[in-house]
Amino acid sequence: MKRILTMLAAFALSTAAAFAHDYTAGDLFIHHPASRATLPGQPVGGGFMTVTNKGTEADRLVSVTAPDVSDDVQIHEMAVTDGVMTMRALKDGLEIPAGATVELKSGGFHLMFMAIKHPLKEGERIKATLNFEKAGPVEVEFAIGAANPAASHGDDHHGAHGDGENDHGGDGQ
Ligand SMILES: [Cu+2]
Repeated sequence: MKRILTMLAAFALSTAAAFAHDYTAGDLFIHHPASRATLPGQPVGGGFMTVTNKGTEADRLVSVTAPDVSDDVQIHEMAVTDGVMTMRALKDGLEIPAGATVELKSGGFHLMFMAIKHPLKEGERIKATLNFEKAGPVEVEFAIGAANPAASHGDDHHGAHGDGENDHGGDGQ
């Protein structure tokens, strides 16, 4: 009986780990880092999550590393300007104001795993480190969900990435 209970407990824990996908670091609460499976030939992957700052001081996501999949993870902002979807890399990172929740999602702020080393497969996870100015490095995993059908049309911003590459070139200080 005891053994069965132990097994049940282990199962419950593993189930919880699969679904409860949140991280806490200091005053920051990071909810559900997620990505999407890539389509054949798709060179980049997106990263999405929400970050809540429960503290009284602003923090800032300054960089992200995920060496298993990309040597260049960028923090992007996407916006519609004159009816055209544009995007840019946020060189100074993304501010998480005190008391605020910042959502990284398709069509807004997001992470971009550039020049991915292998396709992103649904059900797998991407190990990554989020580097915050105050909260410091936070190890997380991005859960890879189903592919985004829209990404197959070339009409989203991913096709324009070649032009924006100079954004993060020569400004190394
Ligand atoms: Cu992007």
